Amino acid sequence: MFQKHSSKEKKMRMLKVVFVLIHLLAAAVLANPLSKNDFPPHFLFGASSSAYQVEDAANEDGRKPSIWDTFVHAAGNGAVSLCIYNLISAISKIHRGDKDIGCDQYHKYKEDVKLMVKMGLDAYRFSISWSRLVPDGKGPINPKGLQYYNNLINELISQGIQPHITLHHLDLPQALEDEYGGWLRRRVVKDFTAYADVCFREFGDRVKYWTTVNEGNLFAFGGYESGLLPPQRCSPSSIPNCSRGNSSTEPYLVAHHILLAHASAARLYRKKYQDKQHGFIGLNLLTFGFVPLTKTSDDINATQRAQDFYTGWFLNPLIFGEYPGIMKKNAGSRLPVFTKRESNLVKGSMDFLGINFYYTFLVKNNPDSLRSEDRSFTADMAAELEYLTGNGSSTYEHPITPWILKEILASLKKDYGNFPVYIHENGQQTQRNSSLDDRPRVKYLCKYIGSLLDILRDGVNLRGYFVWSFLDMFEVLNGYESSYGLYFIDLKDPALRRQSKLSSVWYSNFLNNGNIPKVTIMDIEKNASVLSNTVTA
Ligand code: IFM
Repeated sequence: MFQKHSSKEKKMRMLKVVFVLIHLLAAAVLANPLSKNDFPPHFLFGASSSAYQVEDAANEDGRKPSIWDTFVHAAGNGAVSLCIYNLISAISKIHRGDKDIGCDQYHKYKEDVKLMVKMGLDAYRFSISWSRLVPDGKGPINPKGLQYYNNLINELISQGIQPHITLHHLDLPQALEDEYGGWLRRRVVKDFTAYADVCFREFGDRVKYWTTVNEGNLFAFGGYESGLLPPQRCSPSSIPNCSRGNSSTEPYLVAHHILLAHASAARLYRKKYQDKQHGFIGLNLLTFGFVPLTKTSDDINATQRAQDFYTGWFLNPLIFGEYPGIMKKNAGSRLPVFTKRESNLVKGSMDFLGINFYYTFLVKNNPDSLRSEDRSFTADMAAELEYLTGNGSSTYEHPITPWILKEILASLKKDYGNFPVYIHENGQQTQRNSSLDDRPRVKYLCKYIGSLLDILRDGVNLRGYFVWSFLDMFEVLNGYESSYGLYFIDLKDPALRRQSKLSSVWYSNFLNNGNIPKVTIMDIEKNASVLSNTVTA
């Protein structure tokens, strides 16, 4: 009896040891201890927003509408359209509210800067609303708009947070759209440069990082080929929700004007301000993971074409002074041509590149599209894109593919040289609701931020990372249905209080590594309740 009991005990002890060993192993494999201390001291961590999405006060203190206001209001309250015919529709269900509310940063900027300080952000990326600062797009400056941005910048600087400013984030003043068709006309280059001049002159003594245009490539595509972004233009013949536009020519024309406007503003900055202000000027692009659907050379070539069409479209001119050969061949005379002078102006006009990364697509060769009449930008690309969905619990969640981000940065370095890059946007989308337990976002951030160390080890000239987004805000593709925020805002709460989500606690722990123990995915999964206790409403 005694003997039997003892061998049972031994067995149990053995089992316990194995159990503990397996858990230790799992912890070693899964644990991703991460803190800001692991990064070079000058590497910046921040969070992002954009004017229309975060400011509110759309009709206050002299601000006039932008094309984004018009776009949102035209959709009607809660309009929903399911679109199936292009890149954006492949990834999104469009839901646009028509309320200009969300965060009210216009009035709450001090409160927000306090939160940024508490969180430990090095930098805050936001955009200036052109039509708040210069309501008609050109001409007189709005003193109240000027005051607001001065206040915000001063508040950030006084708290040790670097302002990183974008000049155009989908929001051309409606006045310029009405007067001459906005980005479709070359006149926009002059007006954009004059607006940039105001910003450099008024804020440049304190602002060191200027991005001319956010997601220039997506704006040209989404606003003028698919019509799913402001100013909602596309060929009525091919796309049902468009009453005006031309998807064959307009995306190319708009991209051309964006490049010229960027280059003209950069030239002005370099000539007139850079020596005194010691800042930097760059452009931002939405980057995509493109993966061939099969290993056939057809799909592999189509993948390269997709890269040339979406990224090379801007980077080739910026680095080499001309559009990619395949774009010239497939778009022919619909692709504008740079004069020698323009080519020299655009080439080398970027001190840094800002990239945003969320989406990966499987790419399939589609040569038939080249035979279609009335060829659009997508038809010229001759490739079909299938969105790689996430396997998270909500349909909104993006797949977590940090190795794709690593590949994108490696190929930018290989194809265009090792210029400074900032990741201006990256973050996880979830359904917008009151749950503060956003573990999918924590996991996403932990994985992507962890992968940055690898990217830096590869010698990529990466200078910083900004989470999209600081607050839950009005989302361009899904309105109030989904969000990316580190803080939840209940739209029914008249005070629009910022409520810490788990992700804000995680990011804050990561950033304040000196004071708070390192946090791992394991910790998050095991101790969500512990972290939740620190979440304050
Ligand atoms: O909300 C947008 C932002 O305005 C531009 N980049 C993508 C974000 C998420 O969709």
